[in-house]
Amino acid sequence: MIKFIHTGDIHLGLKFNNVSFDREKAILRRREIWNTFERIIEYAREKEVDFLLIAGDLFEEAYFTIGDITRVRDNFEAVGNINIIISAGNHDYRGTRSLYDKIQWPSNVTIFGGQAIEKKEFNELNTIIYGYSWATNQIYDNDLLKNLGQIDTTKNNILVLHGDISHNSNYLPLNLQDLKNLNMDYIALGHIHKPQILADNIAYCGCPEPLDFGEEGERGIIEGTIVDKKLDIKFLPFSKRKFIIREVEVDENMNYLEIIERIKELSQGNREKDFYRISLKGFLNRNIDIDNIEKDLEDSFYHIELINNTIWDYDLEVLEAENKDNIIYYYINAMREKGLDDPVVKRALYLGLEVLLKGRE
Ligand SMILES: [Mn+2]
Repeated sequence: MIKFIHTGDIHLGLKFNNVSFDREKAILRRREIWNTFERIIEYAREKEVDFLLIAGDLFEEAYFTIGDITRVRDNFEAVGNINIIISAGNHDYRGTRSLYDKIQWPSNVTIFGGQAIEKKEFNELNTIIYGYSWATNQIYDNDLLKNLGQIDTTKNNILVLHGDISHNSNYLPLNLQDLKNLNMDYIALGHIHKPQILADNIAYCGCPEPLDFGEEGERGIIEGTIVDKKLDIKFLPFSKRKFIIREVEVDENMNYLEIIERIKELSQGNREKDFYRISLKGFLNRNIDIDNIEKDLEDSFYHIELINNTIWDYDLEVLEAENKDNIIYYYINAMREKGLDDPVVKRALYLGLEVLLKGRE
């Protein structure tokens, strides 16, 4: 029996420059990625796994230093009885000046090369691990899989690879059927940040910590065993925080406090920990200041941002009285005749009024 953990796309060192949260949270998020990386190693140690498979994008080459890569090395060295297997990806590609080649690695760490798929045998574990590191940050086409040769089916065979299951990609295009045909016991993929089990024996682990609002949903690692050539894998949520995007509907009869309460009622996630982006829709009472609502909610959420997609509610009688002889009056009346009980008509009226009133200014 062998036990392994499959991770990848950790993106250690990422600076979070293009995110909607502030500088302070960006700096903290960078540290959280490190903490989660170290939690994964700690978890691997507790579980006494044989292999920690890292399917690329372990770090961000652009922001990484010798000090950072040394910290990675020291973490791996501290778990000397776990075999650490690395196939570098596009963000940590193993080019001629790669940080991977700037330091001495302990004997439990294997970093694959970038010419062809390489293999490493672990005889005492009856296992062969195949892998490949990117040597450049884009790969348009490849015949990596074709040159793999026969595999020894008396052993456990695992392939660790960073690539894109897609016909047309600049990021090492892969074909799912080609991967299936390899007859590997497990294929540990990296690159796609959303965890996905693609076949009985093929999976993207996804990133253990989501990086922005484009990465909603559970994030974690994959734990697996192979017993008598029989694979068992399961996804384990592992992220400290989640990104959550929700729509909240309001109406013109809701007051300030009711809107705040409705947003707080969101059952999804954990307000103390997660990043929330709430888009408000529906009609909004004209007297309500959304910016104030956002500020008031900041005490109740770790991070909240409001997107205001509401339409201002108008006092039609007042508008009519003020615009007796111009288009606004006739427009309101024409729409009244269509029936304001119909939400589509009402929405059209209010959107039209917004344009007309803006034109008047
Ligand atoms: Mn990635």
